[in-house]
Amino acid sequence: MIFLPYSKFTQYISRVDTELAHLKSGRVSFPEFVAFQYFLADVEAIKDHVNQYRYLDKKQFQALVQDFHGKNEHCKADRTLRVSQTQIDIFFEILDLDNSGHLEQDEIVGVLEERALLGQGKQDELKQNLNSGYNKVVSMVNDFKAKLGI
Ligand SMILES: [Ca+2]
Repeated sequence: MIFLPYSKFTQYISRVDTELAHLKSGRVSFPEFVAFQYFLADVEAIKDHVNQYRYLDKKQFQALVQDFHGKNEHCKADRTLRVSQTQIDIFFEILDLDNSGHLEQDEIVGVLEERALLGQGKQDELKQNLNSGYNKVVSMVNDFKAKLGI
């Protein structure tokens, strides 16, 4: 979640407890994690789709993932590199801030563009956001621990 925009960070965090409560047993293997990073790096394919249809529903998202598996050189070379349904569900439900069942442009395009900056210019600004985001998470965890008395 660290790449998500800081301005909406608390909204995303609170969705983990509400929208994702039913997925708490979900696990993500390392190859699945790696595959998802490759998938997100393919920003243009996702942006093109959202710009064309104005939104992305879960079926379209799954189709994009399948398409990606067939095209990406890493996924073609190693069949364990696959984005799982659990990852799709989590990504979708965290970002669908208005619970419409669709990821509209404002819910996904900005997020992907911000993530793409990680590998480009604005690194200082982004590092600052990541650090403050990280500090906020640490502080939330500490508050939570204090509540539990651990
Ligand atoms: Ca939505």
